[in-house]
Amino acid sequence: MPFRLTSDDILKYMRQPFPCQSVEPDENYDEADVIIAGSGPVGMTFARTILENNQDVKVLMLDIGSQDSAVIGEHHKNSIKYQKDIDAFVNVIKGALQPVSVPPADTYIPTLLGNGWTPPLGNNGQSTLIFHGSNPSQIREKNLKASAVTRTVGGMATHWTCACPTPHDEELKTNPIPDLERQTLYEQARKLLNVHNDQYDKNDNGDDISIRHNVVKNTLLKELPKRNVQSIPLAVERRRDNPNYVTWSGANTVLGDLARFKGRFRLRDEMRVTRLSSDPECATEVGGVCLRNLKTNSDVFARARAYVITCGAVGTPSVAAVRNLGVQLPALGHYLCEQSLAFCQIVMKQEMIDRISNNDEWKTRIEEHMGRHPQDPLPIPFADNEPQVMIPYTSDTPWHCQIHRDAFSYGDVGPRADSRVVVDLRFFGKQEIQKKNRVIFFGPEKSPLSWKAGVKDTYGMPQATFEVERSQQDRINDQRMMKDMCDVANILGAYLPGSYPQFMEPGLALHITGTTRIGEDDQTSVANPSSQVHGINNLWVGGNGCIPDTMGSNPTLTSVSISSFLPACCLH
Ligand code: KBG
Repeated sequence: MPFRLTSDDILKYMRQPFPCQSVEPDENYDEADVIIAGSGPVGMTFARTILENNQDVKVLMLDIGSQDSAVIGEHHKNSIKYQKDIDAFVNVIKGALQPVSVPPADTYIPTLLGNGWTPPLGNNGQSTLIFHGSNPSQIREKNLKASAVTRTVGGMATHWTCACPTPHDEELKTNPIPDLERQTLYEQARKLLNVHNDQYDKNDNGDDISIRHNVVKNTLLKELPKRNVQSIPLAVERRRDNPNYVTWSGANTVLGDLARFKGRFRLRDEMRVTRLSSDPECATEVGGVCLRNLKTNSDVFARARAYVITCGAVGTPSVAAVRNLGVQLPALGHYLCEQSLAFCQIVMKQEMIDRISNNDEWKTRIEEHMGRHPQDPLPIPFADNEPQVMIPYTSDTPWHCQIHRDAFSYGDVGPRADSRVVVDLRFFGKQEIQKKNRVIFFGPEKSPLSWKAGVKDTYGMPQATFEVERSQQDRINDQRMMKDMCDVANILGAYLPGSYPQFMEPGLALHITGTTRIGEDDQTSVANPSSQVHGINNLWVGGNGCIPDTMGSNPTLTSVSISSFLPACCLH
């Protein structure tokens, strides 16, 4: 039953002063049964599950970002340009990521003499300018400075690394979904994301695909026989029309063929979900959402029967914080965990290059390459794919290790070395679960400010402020993890100058969990095991924030599995 709203209806829903310029009914928004905010893989999991299980239902998906590819939410690395030159993709990611919380910088310039304007002396002699988008409430030491969001249709899945390891049992201790069910959900999530763990190993004829991948993997298998060295399970599939290239999974992969929904799925981009409003007849139901069309800067009010917020581990609690509903959510934004990230790059040892030269299986390919490029000093064809190897989390080594080549927002090799001999090591450490680690949205601590008074982010949503600290136990684990990374690095080669072992800035793993965690208890979790927000009958949340555990492994597979635990029909 589609809803049609009159202006009077809308006023009824607006119980409190509302920061909308005008709230008009708009027929583009009032015919959906389910409104989903966020178009990443988790939003798409909800969309697909709902559409496949409810034949007459219509879904309206909204994203704050623009649709930047012809195919909804496609991975940008599928362009041949980046398959030929992975380093160039660094710039795409840099351009996509927008930092979450940036403390104001000290802008006093001691050498600015003459008559230029200078900031007035502030408290304690501190002079800072509040730039648009900076956060005066952010305490530097508690920040996740590198934490960032990607505002585009498809979200971070437009540039993610696609790593989908299955977490160790220790990484699932708090997950409330029963064991057996969980295994089925993981299986389903692997299908939705099109996960494979053999796309860099052997082709259908049994021949090695990537020389570099195989030499790195075999070296580690030999040197670390007890570490269960293996290929990273990746959301990727090798292209049949050109096996030099692959297709990385994006949000489109999860949604699948759009045509089969026959117009029941619609997407509107550059739409901000500003606020959830309660149903005037029932304070524990969302009665509608206020949206801002960012293109026209106008506000519309939209209603549906069910609402799903999948705007990332910071965006989802931010939307859920701006609500006029009759429930408290004491766990919202709390129990935040982010991974530590140790990183280095090495140049492969001479003996590994010799092993490549002397390998019988690769001989023909190498000879062909040398025939075409006699001056190339390396026996590695230019089209040879990067290594994609991992060492999984164990109780003794509670971290996740990726030994691969992955230009992210950092880690491009540039002219420093031949990219073919460089291998990246990224080790991800978990963080002790503590309630006090949190992201908050309204102004300075003690008195959460109202929507009007609070600082806003550049998109006009409440500014996120992090209060996150690593415990002593975290530090001890991080130290052990760093040593382990250096040991593994030393098996493979020499450090690439400029990429010596280092911890990356907090937040750079982009794997925040816990902020909308699922669980049975409404005091320590935000949503029930089916991701339905406690106390609100028609609101669901999704994304890494729903993960109640601390993990070293990449979280996307787990988030997708959790969001598929939606009851077949969430609309009754
Ligand atoms: O290597 C990737 C990793 O797989 C991931 O999931 C994270 O978000 O980013 C890393 C690069 O910094």
